[in-house]
Amino acid sequence: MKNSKYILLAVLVAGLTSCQTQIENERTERIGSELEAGSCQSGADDFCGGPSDGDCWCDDKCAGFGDCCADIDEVCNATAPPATNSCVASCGGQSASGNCYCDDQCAEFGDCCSDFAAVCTSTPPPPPPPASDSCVASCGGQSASGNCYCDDQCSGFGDCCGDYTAVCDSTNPPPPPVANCDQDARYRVTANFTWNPSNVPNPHWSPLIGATHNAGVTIWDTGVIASNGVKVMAETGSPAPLAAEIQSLNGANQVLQGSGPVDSPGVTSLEFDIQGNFSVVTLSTMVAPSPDWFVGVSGLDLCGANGWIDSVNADLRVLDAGTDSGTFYTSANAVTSPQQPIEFHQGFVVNGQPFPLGSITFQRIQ
Ligand SMILES: [Ca+2]
Repeated sequence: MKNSKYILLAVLVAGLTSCQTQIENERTERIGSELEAGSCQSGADDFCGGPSDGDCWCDDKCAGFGDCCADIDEVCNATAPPATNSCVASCGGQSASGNCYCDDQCAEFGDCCSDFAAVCTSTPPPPPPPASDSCVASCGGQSASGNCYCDDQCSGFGDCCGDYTAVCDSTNPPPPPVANCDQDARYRVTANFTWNPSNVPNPHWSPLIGATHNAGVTIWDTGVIASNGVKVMAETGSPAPLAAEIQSLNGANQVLQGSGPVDSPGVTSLEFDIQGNFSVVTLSTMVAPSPDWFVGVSGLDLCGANGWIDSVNADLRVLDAGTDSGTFYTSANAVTSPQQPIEFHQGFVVNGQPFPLGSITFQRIQ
């Protein structure tokens, strides 16, 4: 049959317009006949694309004609499988594609083929390390774990990672806790009167009068015209009008009033509670007898930079209320007109230094 095929081919080439058509016609007639002998392989060569060395064919039409050699698929149609990124048959080395690895180090290098664990290892690779609750490499944002923060707001929200300060804030340590006076305090105020005149009858002091208040309130001060309550306190020692004035002030918290009169020399004390939003104290007492002289403290803030002040002491210098112009303790009333601002009394100066009539101490007791 092989020879006849070639003979027929030669005849057809000589006598027909389309030898190919005649060959196909003959092959068509053989459809269904037994597959002819032959091989597409001949040593190192093959017959792929044409007739074999026997009766069968090795071209791409043999399937249609039914005359393919038995080994056509093996010899001619064997296409190389696509190289895959797989560890199948590649454990311990590189994948067939060369794109990934299947060895012990691939996990470390991060270039394992996707099926490395399934194909090459009997146990799954260890899970990745848990994301850390650390600010390392996360300053200014969220931790890798997402559980805590490393930005400058985390302190306020209370969700900083534990190492936030060490990692992110080392050059800008958080400020120390701000001292405050949120908790109420209690003070004892003690006036120690040292005034001991030899030429004044019955030297004494009127009851302490004043208030706790906020910094926006001025009950009296140097350079300021005395209120009627201050005038009455300074001229007569009566605390009542000033107490009434204080009670009408929005920024005042509580009236502080001591007992009295208090002999001089002598000591008087008073205890009071104080709140952070009314941390300022004003107290006064009349020098008696006197025209309009008094002593005291004005606008003393007991809440300091480090919280409530433990203890503070002030001299009791004599002030002139600017309402009575008498010049001696026992001078008769002489209204000052126009009223003058409150000022330190220039007569109570010795050798150029103020001459206080005592001192006053605020001691925190709670
Ligand atoms: Ca005066």
